[in-house]
Amino acid sequence: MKCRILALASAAALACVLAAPLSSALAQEVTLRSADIHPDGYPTVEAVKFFGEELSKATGGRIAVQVFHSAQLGQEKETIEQAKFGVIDLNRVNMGPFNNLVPETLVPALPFIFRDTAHMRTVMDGPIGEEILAAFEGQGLVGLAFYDSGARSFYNSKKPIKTVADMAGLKVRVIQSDLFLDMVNAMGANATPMPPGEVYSALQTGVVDGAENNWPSYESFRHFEVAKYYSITQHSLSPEVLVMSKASYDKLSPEDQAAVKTAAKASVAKMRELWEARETVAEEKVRAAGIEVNEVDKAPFVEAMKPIYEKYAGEAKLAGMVERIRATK
Ligand code: BDP
Repeated sequence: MKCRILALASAAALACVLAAPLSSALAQEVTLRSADIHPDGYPTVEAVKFFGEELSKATGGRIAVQVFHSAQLGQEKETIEQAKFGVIDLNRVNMGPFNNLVPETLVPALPFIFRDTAHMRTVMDGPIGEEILAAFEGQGLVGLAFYDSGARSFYNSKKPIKTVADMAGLKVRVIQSDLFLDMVNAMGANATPMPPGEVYSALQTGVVDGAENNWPSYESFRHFEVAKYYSITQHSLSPEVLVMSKASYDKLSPEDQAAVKTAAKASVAKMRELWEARETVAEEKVRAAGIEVNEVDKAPFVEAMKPIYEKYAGEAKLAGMVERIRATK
């Protein structure tokens, strides 16, 4: 609508004055909805908020992000589906729940694949990380960034796990991923896949004896209250990923798509800062609450994972990625 004839006090001109600022504002402003199972204040939630602020700055306030934390939009399997079909725009999830959907996500979730956090970051920041991000496209998603998730270790309500033999007969909750299921079974335990939201009561009622996670999740899910033996196996450094629905991404202009990618990369550094601070605080908090922590000789656990590598990284493409990761300094 052209608004040049305002002097004519016609109804059309008045409508023009009233409607123009409103309609242009509505046409341009987009709020992207993002899902996370973690509570407000958790590093992943705060990193995605930071991503939203950066994106908003870059687009002059035209694009904002709203984070629905605490599983308000459902557990991870459900929100992944919602993102695939454009019901929600963004989702922050661990590699684990993507393992059965996107084969490339198996690689960074493999047990003992990374030597340490620095190695994981170098790999995920480099060409292998880019290949994994690109692989989400086949599932109607755009991979935007990887976030730290520390090291996952086992904890349970029965006893310290010091050797692989101590795993025998333990009922252990795992992420809904065949890789995690087979990994825990190969260690001699009985794995039970379950969404994270059900784990506290499963531990409390003895449906499972234990689970595995990093310090911040062990603390914020309050699993330390019902499973006090935390054994530092550090068997997985499986990172988090931020994905966008391809349906939502395709609605943006190329400039806005670039702004999304840049803001996502910027949030990685923020996440690392938040993560390191939170890891320390969470560990101190659970130790002060009286949990029992023990170190573990990892070599026999690494050895027990050979069949897992054969099964999940035997195929040429993934085997090649594993080799390149090992060769990364
Ligand atoms: C947490 C991850 C979350 C996973 C959860 C789990 O941040 O995405 O779903 O572990 O164990 O560390 O299910």
